[in-house]
Amino acid sequence: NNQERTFIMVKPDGVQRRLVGKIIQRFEDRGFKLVALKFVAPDQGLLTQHYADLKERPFFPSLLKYVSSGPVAAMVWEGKDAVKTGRVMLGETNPLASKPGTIRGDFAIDVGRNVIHGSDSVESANREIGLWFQPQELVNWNTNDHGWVYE
Ligand code: DAT
Ligand code: MG
Repeated sequence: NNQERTFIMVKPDGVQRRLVGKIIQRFEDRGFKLVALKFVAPDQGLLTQHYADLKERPFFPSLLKYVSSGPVAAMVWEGKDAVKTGRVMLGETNPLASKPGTIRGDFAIDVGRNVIHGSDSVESANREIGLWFQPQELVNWNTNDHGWVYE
């Protein structure tokens, strides 16, 4: 029933501003299931691959400098429509265009400090999860409250 996995990453500004806990809380509260989580200082190679589709854009160098400026919290969340719903929870790419109640709308102002990444399609989610995690790092488990979250 549309069970999907999405790649979510708290960017270096979110880590520095101690938003990791609040962000995890939002995904837990919504009912999504955590299937992978790691705290890493990603290298430029990984980040270049992660943002490969943006490499011709003028902001690419500053984007890379920003996302490589410190550790990030990388995670995979699973649930019904997790990719699309994750994007709704994030808000718009430009935080100033994001509604209050969204992560960017509550915690960010500039597009170059927008706190969090979330996959934009099931295809990119699968690509990003494969980039950031080894298969054995994705944990299959059953949530106790499944029948209370899903009908
Ligand atoms: P999103 O992160 O919402 O998926 P994206 O994939 O289009 O947005 O771009 C990736 C990141 O690149 C985005 O979070 C911030 C940066 N970025 C995007 N568009 C930008 C722009 N016009 N100017 C500066 N930075 C931008
Ligand atoms: Mg994107």
